[in-house]
Amino acid sequence: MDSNATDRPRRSRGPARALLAGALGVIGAIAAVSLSVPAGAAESTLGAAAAQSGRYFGTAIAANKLSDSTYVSIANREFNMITAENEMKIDATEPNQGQFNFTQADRIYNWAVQNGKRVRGHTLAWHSQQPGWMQALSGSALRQAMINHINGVMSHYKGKIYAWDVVNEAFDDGSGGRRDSNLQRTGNDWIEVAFRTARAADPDAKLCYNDYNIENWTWAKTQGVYNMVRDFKQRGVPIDCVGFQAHFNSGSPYNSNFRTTLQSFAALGVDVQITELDIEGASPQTYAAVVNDCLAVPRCNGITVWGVRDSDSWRSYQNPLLFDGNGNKKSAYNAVLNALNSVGPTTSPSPTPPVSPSPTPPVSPSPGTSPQPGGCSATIRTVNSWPGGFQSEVTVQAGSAALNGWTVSWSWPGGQSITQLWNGTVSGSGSSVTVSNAPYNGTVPAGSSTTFGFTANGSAATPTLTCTRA
Ligand code: G2I
Repeated sequence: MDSNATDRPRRSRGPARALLAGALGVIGAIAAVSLSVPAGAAESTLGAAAAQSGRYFGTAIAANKLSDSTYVSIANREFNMITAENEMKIDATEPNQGQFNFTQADRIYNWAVQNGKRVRGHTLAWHSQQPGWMQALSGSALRQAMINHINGVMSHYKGKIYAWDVVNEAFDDGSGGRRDSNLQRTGNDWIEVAFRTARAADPDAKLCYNDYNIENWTWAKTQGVYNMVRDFKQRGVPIDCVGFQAHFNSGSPYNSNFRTTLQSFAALGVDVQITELDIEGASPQTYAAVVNDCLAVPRCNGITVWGVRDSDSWRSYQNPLLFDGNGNKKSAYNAVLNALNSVGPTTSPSPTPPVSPSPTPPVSPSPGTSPQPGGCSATIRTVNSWPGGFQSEVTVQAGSAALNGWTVSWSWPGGQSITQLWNGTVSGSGSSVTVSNAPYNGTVPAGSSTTFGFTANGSAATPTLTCTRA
C-alpha cells in the first residue's frame, strides 16, 4: 500500500514515478496545488475528464442524502454514472415476496437520469441484504424466487440500465471456490441461471459479475472468478462484464498486477469496470495507479467510487474517498483528475491489445479514430461466434457534443456479410458497409454512447470503423 500522501505530476510514470513521488514528498501540499495540466487539454470534472476517452466516472448515491445540498451539488457536478448504494438491492426492492417496491430506487434513478447520468444496477442475486422471507427459503423455492426477483426488477428498469451487477460476491475469500450461501446450495448452476434470466429480461443491459478481492491477479479468488468467466464465455452463458469492487485497504492492498487482472479478464471477451472504488487513507498515488490501470485497458469502461465524501463512506473512519467531510477536493481528487486528463481524447472500448509488460503506457489516440470535440467514434466487438457466422456489437460514442444522427462505415476484410442488424439501418454493397442510426437512437448526449448489433456470415472480424456525425 502506498504510504506517501503527496500528489504526483501527470507526466511521472513507472519507475520515474516513485522517484518523483519521493522527491515531491518534501514539497508536499504546495506541489499538489501548483501542478496543472496544459491549457486546452484538461477537463475540470471527473466525469468530463473520463469521457475524453469514452469512459465514465461514477459514484454510489444514497437516496436519503439527496436532500443534502453539498452532497447533491458535488455528485451532480463530478459524476456521470450512478449506482444506488443500497436501494436496488433485494431487501429494498422486494421486501415481501412478490411485492416490489421501487420508491427509493426510483428516487436515485430519476435524479440520475434527470441530470444526464447513466445508471448501473446493483444488485440482483447476492447472499447478503436478502429480505427475511428470502433468507428463509431454500432449494427450488429459493431458485424460483431468485428468478422471479431478477425478472421483477429488470422489467421495471427494462432498457434503462447501463449494466447490472447480476450476481454479487459469489466466491469465497481464500479458496478460489464458491462461497457457501443459500443460493449456492440451490445448485452450482445458480449463477448461470441468473445470467440467462437477466439476458432474457433486458437484452439491452450489460450483465456483470461483481466481486471484491479479485483485483490481485495472484489471489486464488481472482483465478476462481476468471475460470468461471472463461467457462461462461466458452459455453455461451451470457456475461458481458466483470465488476472489480476495488475496496483497497491494509488487508487487501492495491497491487500493480491489477492491470494484468483487468487485461486478462478483458482478453476473455468481457468488459471490465471498477465498481466500488475506495482506498484506505486515499493515497493520491494509489488512486492515480488505479485510474491508469483502467485507462491502459481499452475494455475498461469506467470507474465508480463508493460514495462522495469521506463522511458518506461505509468506511468513513478510513477517509477513503475523493472529497473530505466538508466537500473539499482532496489530493486524491487531483491525482485522479490529472490521470484522466493525461489521456485526452481517444477511442474506447476497442479490440483488446495483447498483454504488454507492465507498466503499460496510457492509451494514446490512434489516427483516424479519435473523437474530436463534437465528433464521434465507433468500436466493434465480437459477442459470439460459431462455425460460419458471428454476432457483433458496435458502440457509437459521442465526443464532447451531443450527436443528432450518426453513420458508421467499414470494409469487410474477408467476404463477410450481414444477415440481420438491429438498432440501426444498414446499406452498402460488396465489402463496404454503412450503418446509420435507427429513428430512435440518433440522439446521443455528449460523452455518452449507444450500440447496435448484427449477425453475419463468415469469420468473426473486427474491422476499423469510421464514425461520422449527421
Ligand atoms: O460493504 C461495502 C459494499 C461491498 N460490495 C457490495 C456493496 O453493496 C456494499 O455496499 C454496502 C453499503 O455501502 C452499506 O451502506 O453494503 C452494506 C450492506 O452489505 C451497506 O450497509 C448497510 C448496513 O449494513 C445497514 O445496517 C443499513 O441499514 O446499509 C444499510 C443502509 O444504510
